[in-house]
Amino acid sequence: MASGTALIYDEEMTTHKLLWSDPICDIEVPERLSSSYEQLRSYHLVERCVHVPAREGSEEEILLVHSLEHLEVAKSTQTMNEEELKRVSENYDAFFFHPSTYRCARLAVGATLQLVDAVMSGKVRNGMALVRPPGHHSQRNAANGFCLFNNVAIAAEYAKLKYGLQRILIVDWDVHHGQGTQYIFEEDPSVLYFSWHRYEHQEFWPSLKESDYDAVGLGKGKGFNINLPWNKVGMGNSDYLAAFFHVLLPTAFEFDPELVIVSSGYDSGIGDPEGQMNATPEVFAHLTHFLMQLANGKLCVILEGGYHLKSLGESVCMTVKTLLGDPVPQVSGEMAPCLSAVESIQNVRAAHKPYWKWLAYEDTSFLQNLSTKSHFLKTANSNPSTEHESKITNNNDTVKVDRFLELHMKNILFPVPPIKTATTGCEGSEHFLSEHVQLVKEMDKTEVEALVSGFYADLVKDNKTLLSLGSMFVILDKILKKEVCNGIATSPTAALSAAVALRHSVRLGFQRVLCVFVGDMQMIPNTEDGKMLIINICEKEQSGKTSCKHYFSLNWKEDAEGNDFFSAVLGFILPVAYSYQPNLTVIAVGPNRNLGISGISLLVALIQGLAESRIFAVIECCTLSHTTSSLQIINQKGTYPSSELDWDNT
Ligand code: Q9C
Ligand code: ZN
Repeated sequence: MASGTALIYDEEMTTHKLLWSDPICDIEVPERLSSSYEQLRSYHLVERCVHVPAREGSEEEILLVHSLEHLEVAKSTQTMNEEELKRVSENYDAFFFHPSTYRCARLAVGATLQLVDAVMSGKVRNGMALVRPPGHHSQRNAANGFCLFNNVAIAAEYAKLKYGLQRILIVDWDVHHGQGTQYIFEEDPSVLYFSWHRYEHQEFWPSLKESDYDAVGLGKGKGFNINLPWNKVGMGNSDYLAAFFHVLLPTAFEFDPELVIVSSGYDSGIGDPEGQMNATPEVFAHLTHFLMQLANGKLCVILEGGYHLKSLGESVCMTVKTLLGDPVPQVSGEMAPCLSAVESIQNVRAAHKPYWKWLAYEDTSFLQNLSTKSHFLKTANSNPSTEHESKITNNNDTVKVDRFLELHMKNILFPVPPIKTATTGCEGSEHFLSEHVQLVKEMDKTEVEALVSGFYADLVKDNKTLLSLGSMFVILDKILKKEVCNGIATSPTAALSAAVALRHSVRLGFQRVLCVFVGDMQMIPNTEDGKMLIINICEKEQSGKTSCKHYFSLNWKEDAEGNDFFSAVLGFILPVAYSYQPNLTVIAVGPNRNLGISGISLLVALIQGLAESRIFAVIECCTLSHTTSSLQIINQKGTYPSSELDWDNT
C-alpha cells in the first residue's frame, strides 16, 4: 500500500489579485495561500510531506469540462489593461481578472492533476494542493464566485479518462454550494457529489433552488448528487459530524469510491466572514480521518474557499497532519446537532432513501429489540426533532440523567437495525501462549496479583490468565504513559482482561474510558459512575447482568439484513462514542463474535478518531484466525511495535 502525503504549493498562484475596489471580491486574497503555507511550515508539516511540483493544466485538460469559448475568453485576458479586465469581470457573478489570472488558473488545474497522478500512481497515499483561484463555482461556460476553471471537476474527468475510474466521490465541505460541480456531474452516476452549504432557505448566495436537498441528480445521475443545505448560521462540530454519520458516510461507503476528491473550502470553519459557522479546526481532522477510510486511502484534498486567515491556516494544518497519519485531536463542545441541522439531515435522508439502501432504516420498531439498559434511548429515538425541542424547553425534567446521556440521545438521530451474524467460530492459537510468557518477564506474577487484588482476584484462577494479564498491563501502561499511541494484546479471557484494563485506567485517573466489546462478554464490569461506557456488540441478549446505564448492548439478530453493521456503527456507536468524548478507548474482541476481521478493523479505524487516537485492543486468543489479520486491526501510525509482540513468526 502506498505511503506518504503529497503537498503542492506554487507561490506563483499568489500573483492573481484584485486590482480595483470591490467589496464582494476583496476577501479572496493572495495571503490565503501564502499564510496557509507559512502555517504548515511553522508546524514542521512541509518537511514531512512529499513535495510535488505544480504544472500548467493543458488546454485539452481544461476542455474536459469547459467550453472552448470559455477557455478563449480566459486566455484573452492575459494582455488586457485594468479597464478591460474590469469590464470582462463584470460579465460574471463575483469574479475578477488580473493579467496573471489565466496563468494561475492553469497552474491550479495542473496542480490538482499532479496530485491525482501522484495518488493514482501510488507515489503517495494522499495529499493536498493549495491552489488559487478556487474552482467549485466555475461552470462549463462561466467563471463564478472567485472561480475560473473547475479544478476538482477537471480532476474527476481526468481520473476517469486516464485511470479508467468508474466511481469517484467528491466531498465539498466548503460553506458555499459548488453549483458548478453539481451542473457538471448531475447526470453522471460515476461521480457522487456531496455538498453541504449555508443556504438559509435560499437567502444565501448563490441563492439557487437547485442547492436544496431535493436536487438529487438527473437521469442516470439520480441519487448521485447530495445537497445538505444549512438553514441557519452557527453550525458547529456536532452538526458536521452528524452530517457525516447520518448522510455522507453511509452513502459513501455504499458507493465504494475508487478515489475521493475533497473540494476543501475552510469558509465552513469558525471565524469565517462568509460562512458564519462555528466548527473548529479540529473538526477537519475528523472529517479527513473519516474520508481516509474510503477508496483504500486514496484522498486528494484541493483548496477552495476560506477567508479568515488564521482559521484557514489552522484548518489546513489539521487536514495535512491527519493525512500524514498523526493522532486525531479531540473535538470540543457538546456533541449534539442543533434542531435545524437535524431537520436538514432528515430531509436529505428522506430525499435519498430511494437510491441508497443504507439510508433506508427508519423503522423505529427495531428499538424494542435493542437491548439497552437505558430506558431513555427508546423515547429519544422515536422523533429526534421533537425530542430535541423538548430537551430545550423542558428544563425541570423530573428524571435526572447524566449530561452525556442526554447529549448522546440527541445525537442518535436514526434508528439502528439489529445486526446479522456474519462470521465463523474460532481457530487454534496455542502458539500465542509463548509470547505471553515472553512478555510477562516485564511484569511478574506477584506484581499482577497485587494489581488485581481486591477486585477480580477471585476470577484470576489460573496461571495462564495471570500471565496474559501481565502482558496486557505492560502494553496498557505504555499507552497510559503516552509512550505509544495504541497497542494490542491477546488474552485467553478478553472480558476479564478488558475489565481489568478499564479498572486500571480509571484508577490511573482516566475520566472517561470507552469500551467497545465485540462478542459475548462473559462479565460486565462495574462502570464506576460513568467513568466507563461499555458498548457490547453481541449475538445474545446480555440480560440481567447489569443494571448500569453506561452499558449498552447491540444485538445482532438472526433475521437482520446485511450492511446492518454499518448502520449500527454510523447510526449508533460513533454518535454515542463522540458524545461521550472518551480519553481512552478499549476495544475487546471476545468469543462468539459476529463480525469478521474486516468489520472489526473498520470499526477500529472509525473509532480511532476518538481519545486522541489512544486505543487499546484486547483480542481473545482463539478468535484470531491468523496472526497477520490481528495486526490489520490496528495499523495506524503510533501502533505499539508489533516486533515486541513477536507476531510475525507465522
Ligand atoms: N452578493 C468560494 O468560496 N459571494 N467562493 C457573492 C454576492 C461570492 C465564494 C455575494 C462568494 C464566493 C470559492
Ligand atoms: Zn466558499
